[in-house]
Amino acid sequence: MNGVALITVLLVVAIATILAVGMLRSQFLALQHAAGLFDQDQAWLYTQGAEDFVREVLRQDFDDDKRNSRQVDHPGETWAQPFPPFPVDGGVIHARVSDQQAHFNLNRIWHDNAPDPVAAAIFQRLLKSLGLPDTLVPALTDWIDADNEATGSDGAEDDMYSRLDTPYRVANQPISDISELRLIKGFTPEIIAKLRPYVCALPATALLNINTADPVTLAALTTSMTSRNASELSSQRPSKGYASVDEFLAQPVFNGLDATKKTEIRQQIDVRSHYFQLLADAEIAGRHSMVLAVIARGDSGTLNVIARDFSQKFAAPAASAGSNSGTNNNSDPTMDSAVKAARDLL
Ligand SMILES: [Ca+2]
Ligand SMILES: [Ca+2]
Repeated sequence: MNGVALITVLLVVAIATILAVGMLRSQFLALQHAAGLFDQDQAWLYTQGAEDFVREVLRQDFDDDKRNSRQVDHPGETWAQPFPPFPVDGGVIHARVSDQQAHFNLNRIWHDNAPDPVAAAIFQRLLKSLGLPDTLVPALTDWIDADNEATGSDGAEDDMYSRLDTPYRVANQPISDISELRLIKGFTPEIIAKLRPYVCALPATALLNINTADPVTLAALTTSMTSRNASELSSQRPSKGYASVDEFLAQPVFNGLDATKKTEIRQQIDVRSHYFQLLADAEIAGRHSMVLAVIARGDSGTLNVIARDFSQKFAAPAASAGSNSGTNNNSDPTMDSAVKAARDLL
């Protein structure tokens, strides 16, 4: 009998131990889950902190410009520099700001209830230089313009979109995000990917900032400008940017243009910016929280976040990125990789 009692006791002890281990394990998993959520929340709050920091940098820039009576935004200013990784409790924050108005604003092609043929011509030249079809111009125009009459055979309005397998209506208003292009006739994912680095979707009042624009976009400003002219214009840009649009148009490359042509270009360009993009990544305990925010700066210096996108996914930097960054002290391979991943996703 003693033997049976002993075995029974051993069985009870064994079962109790298994139960205890099971309880400990589930408690451990719950703790891990809570810690993960905590880290994620913390990372998210840090990205909000980065947003506040950048708003302050842009406000400071506005005050400096005002004090110097030189309302200009150019790549030499503080906001445009890659911010060094910022260590925080348990992790690190990376942030980068770029000028949205460094790109052609697609909403310029139809605004104030009328087509803008000069902007449409710039877009057409941009498409041509990228090897893309100019049939995209009427398709985009019809998507934005208020009427429902297709522009020629390349345009498209409700009549065409309503016949699709999954029918939808034309927007007949400015596009609010580059991703909206996916809905428009002819804009394939490949075309959008090619176009994305050179265009933006901002309110039509946002003009191209010639102090931040890249040579490809600058070359589209006029038929008389070659890509070589545009590269020279870009590389010979004053270190503090052009102080005015007239100073820019006084460059030799525009000498052949008559007053009318110069006026047309003048209406499309600016030397300052009102819309900036922030990409912030907060890494806490190996977890990343990313935000892509558009910050609008008004004429009086007011700063508002007008768009936030939390769908960005962090991509680890390539192993060779660090070794290639030796020539640039400001280079941040982690952020370079994050920016690329964000661009690929948008
Ligand atoms: Ca400025
Ligand atoms: Ca329309």
